[in-house]
Amino acid sequence: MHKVFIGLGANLGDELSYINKAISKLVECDDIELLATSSVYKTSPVESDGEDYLNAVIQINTSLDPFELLSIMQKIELDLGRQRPYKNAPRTIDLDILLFDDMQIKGDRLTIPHPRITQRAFVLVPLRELNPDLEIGGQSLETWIANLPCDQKIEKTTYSLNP
Ligand code: PH2
Ligand code: MG
Ligand code: MG
Repeated sequence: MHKVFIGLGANLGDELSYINKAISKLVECDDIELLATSSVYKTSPVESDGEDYLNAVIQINTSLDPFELLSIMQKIELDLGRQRPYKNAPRTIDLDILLFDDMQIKGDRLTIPHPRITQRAFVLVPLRELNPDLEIGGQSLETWIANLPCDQKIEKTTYSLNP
């Protein structure tokens, strides 16, 4: 079994509903077990435009390999109306593999850990909520959060995830 953290983000349409639907679709797969969900955070767009985002992180166990999981996630994005008119355009749902065990992959299709994981409060803060002891590149989440390159608005909401 592999321990995987997945980031979810949406800033188009009924964002909370898209995040819930994406989680339901993931856990419908026999090979994916949901272990934990973070709070839902409202965040301002980082190198992106449009409305504020809702972001969350989930932890799963899966027997899938990273590329099998990626294909399932990309199909869910398409099913939920994801369009890519330009880089970082507003989206109904974005699903990113953040961490996959301790695996490191660098490729055209997939990079793990996620290439911008250490620069984005909307990923680091929910990850810390799920596991404050995680380290990335030998540094604690706390350290990465303290050294974020720019001010990034992030607020915990009272929304709950009901996949
Ligand atoms: N995702 C991006 C780019 N910028 N900003 C916020 N606040 N939340 C996101 O999920 C996000 C972003 C690229 O996927
Ligand atoms: Mg993303
Ligand atoms: Mg993505």
